[in-house]
Amino acid sequence: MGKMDFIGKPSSAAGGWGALKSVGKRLLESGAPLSNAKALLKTNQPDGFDCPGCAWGDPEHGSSFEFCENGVKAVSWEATEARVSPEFFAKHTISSLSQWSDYELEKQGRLTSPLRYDHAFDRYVPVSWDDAFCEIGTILRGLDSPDRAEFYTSGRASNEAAFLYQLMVRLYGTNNFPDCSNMCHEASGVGLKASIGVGKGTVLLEDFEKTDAIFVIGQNPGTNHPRMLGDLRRAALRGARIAVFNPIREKGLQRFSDPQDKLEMITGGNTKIATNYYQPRQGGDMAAIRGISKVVFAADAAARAQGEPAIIDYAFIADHAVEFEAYRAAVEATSWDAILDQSGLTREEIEEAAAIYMNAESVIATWAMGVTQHKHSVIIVREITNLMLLRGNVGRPGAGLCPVRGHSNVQGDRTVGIDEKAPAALLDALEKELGVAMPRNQGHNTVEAISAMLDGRAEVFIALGGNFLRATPDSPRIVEAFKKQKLTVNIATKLNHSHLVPGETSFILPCLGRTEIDRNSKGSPQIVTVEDSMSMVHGSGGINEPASPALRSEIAIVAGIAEATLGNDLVKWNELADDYDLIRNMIERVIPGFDDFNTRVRVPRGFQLPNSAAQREWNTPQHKAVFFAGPLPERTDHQKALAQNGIFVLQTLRSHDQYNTTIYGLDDRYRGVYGERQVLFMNPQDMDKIGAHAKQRVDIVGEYGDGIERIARNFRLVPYNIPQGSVGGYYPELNVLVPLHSYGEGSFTPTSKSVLVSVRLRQQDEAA
Ligand SMILES: Nc1nc2c(c(=O)[nH]1)N[C@H]1C(S)=C(S)[C@@H](COP(=O)(O)OP(=O)(O)OC[C@H]3O[C@@H](n4cnc5c(=O)[nH]c(N)nc54)[C@H](O)[C@@H]3O)O[C@H]1N2
Ligand SMILES: Nc1nc2c(c(=O)[nH]1)N[C@H]1C(S)=C(S)[C@@H](COP(=O)(O)OP(=O)(O)OC[C@H]3O[C@@H](n4cnc5c(=O)[nH]c(N)nc54)[C@H](O)[C@@H]3O)O[C@H]1N2
Ligand SMILES: [Mo]
Repeated sequence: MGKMDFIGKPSSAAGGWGALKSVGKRLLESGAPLSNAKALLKTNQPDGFDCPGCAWGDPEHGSSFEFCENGVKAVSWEATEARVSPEFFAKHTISSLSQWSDYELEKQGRLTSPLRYDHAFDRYVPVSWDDAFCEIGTILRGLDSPDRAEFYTSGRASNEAAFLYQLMVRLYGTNNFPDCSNMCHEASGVGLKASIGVGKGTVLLEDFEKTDAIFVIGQNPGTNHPRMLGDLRRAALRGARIAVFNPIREKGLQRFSDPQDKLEMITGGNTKIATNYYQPRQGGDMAAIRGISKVVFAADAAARAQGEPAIIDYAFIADHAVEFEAYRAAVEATSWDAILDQSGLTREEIEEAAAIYMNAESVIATWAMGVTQHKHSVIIVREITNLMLLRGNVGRPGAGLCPVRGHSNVQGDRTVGIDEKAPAALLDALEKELGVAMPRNQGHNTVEAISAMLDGRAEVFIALGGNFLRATPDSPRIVEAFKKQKLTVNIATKLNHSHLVPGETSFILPCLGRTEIDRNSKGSPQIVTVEDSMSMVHGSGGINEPASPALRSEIAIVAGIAEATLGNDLVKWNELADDYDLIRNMIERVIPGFDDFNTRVRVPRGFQLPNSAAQREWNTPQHKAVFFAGPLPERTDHQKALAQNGIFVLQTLRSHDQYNTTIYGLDDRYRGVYGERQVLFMNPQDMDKIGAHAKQRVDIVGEYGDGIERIARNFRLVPYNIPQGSVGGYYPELNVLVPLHSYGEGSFTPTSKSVLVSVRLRQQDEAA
């Protein structure tokens, strides 16, 4: 997160913003207002805004702005002076705009007024807020079941907006809450809940100052959580070991420059980040971790046989865990052959990693999408937890589990009720608060929402932010799903492809961004709140003037739709939208952990939500932490690929110049790619094998044999340090290759890091 509050910290802040000048010429081209950004510095506001860049935590003392190149990009992209006005839409039909790239669309700037799609002219035309709300309400009320509407949330929505949204949706009568988290850290939530009784991480930022070893698994913080590198660097300087597991050698994890050299945080730096870098096969992390456990069990037995102290923390396990003996048996039953083949690591590497684990008094494990976007991701998360439990590395200082979240408030949105699985405690509390029954049946996640939209069970799609069409798998099928809708509504800051496939009736409702001042009817600025990866909740208040006077806050827009759909009898929507303190009071009454919400959120660092596992209270049926004692997956997709000639396992990842489907520019400088995104990283030996030369252009073809043709055309091969049998390229361009039916067991997360493909060489003169 990184709250940007510049008051009283001119020097550190000035360093950061001074460096903004050089952040990149493409940002300048795109109309990011440097004058505006600098004005942020001078603005004397009591509250700063929370960086929309990522969900990493804030430093302990105050909330100074830690320089982060990609945070600056996120802020500038939102604070651009470019505008997409009604005149823009008068000039361009939707059919022509749909040919534009993601980059070109967002680059046009901020949306300025509510719009309604006009079929006769194939254009969006201005509409009044009241007319939009009224028509949306009429269509929603006219559906024969509330379960025929899907309500998507992207993780930038504040706690207040998300809480009000779920309140509206549940009072309307459904739990259909597909959300970005379903495509992201769902496996972390599901796995951790089963193992330790809470679906969130257990560490605080302070723990990084105390830990002896950090295992960074399936994550590229140099690009996606740059402020985490600061914490890793400080730990490395203290002598903590940092063991990285990543099939690709990511530059940002290898070295980190002195923060005085703020512009080039990474290249040319002199602090080594990873003390040990392991390159497992795609999806091979569970095998790698099980191998480490196998070494730990053996070392523990050997030590005890010699009368030395045990290596496993038996006291912790006796007090706090169940299924330990079953886990020991499962580890014994897993052969070294299976471990080495699936992980792709050598026995020596695994023994070395195990030594790091055993020699460390306290260990933190962090992870992101390299762990969560496979078929067996839930059990990878559980295996990481198993290893940490072996030496009591959960719930004490300097130790713990740390899924590093994506969107800046994706964790908070779930906390305040964006959850298709509708926990009974939440529904009970809502019923008590409002005195009416809540829908009890489970709603749709992202994958289920898409099926429902495709087969006609869902007729309305409403999105609180995000870019559903581009973020989801099988992009062409999503286009069909959108076209079938009676109504689509996109609450958004910028134009994207999800807006350009209208249904029968479609609206774009433009909202304020985080950076902008949100005034109520009396003209007083209001703050919202967000929760970071460390479960810290803090306030966020914008400091820029709104991009257009017609913009409304997400909260006001939700309130408008709610009032038009449900009326004001039960909830006074507009009163809540006019005073967010009232929404926070309701959150305090309904959701545990928010006591004195309005007071505590106004102290500098906010407050931490209680985390039972961090206190060693286990909210599982057995009231203990639960070892997972199942076997490794029989075969990972990478193993399948290696067994078949010409088949590769593809991972789709992020470049340094993008924020999910938002493309800031065409470079990926840590990976040495400039001016293009249609690239495919491949091991040079694999290139030889398929007879490809450097700069070879290829088509990438989906290999699922399900009768659906999936092709990504005209990509350039880039020889890369990546395991054989594995290839990598950028999301969202490659989403055409991710099949809707390939998702994680128990998580329903599309397998964006394991996609089976083949590569077809193109002739030099073949047209694009
Ligand atoms: N600037 C910027 N910041 C962002 C985002 C952004 O797009 N841009 N997105 C935000 C969001 S929503 C999220 S979820 C996070 C994403 O943050 P990350 O998870 O870091 O994002 P990805 O680019 O998907 O990178 C996945 C990493 O996992 C590795 N990997 C892939 N498969 C495997 C595997 O099987 N095993 C292991 N061990 N590693 C593997 C890849 O090589 C890559 O380094 O970042 C957030 N922050
Ligand atoms: N193949 C593949 N697919 C993936 C992934 C992958 O690694 N590979 N990653 C997955 C992950 S981790 C995630 S989180 C999803 C992301 O999926 P989403 O969250 O749906 O996508 P974003 O690209 O973050 O959404 C960008 C849009 O959000 C809108 N927006 C920006 N700021 C605001 C705001 O403050 N309020 C509102 N209302 N709207 C705003 C803008 O209109 C912008 O165009 O994608 C998933 N899809
Ligand atoms: Mo994400």
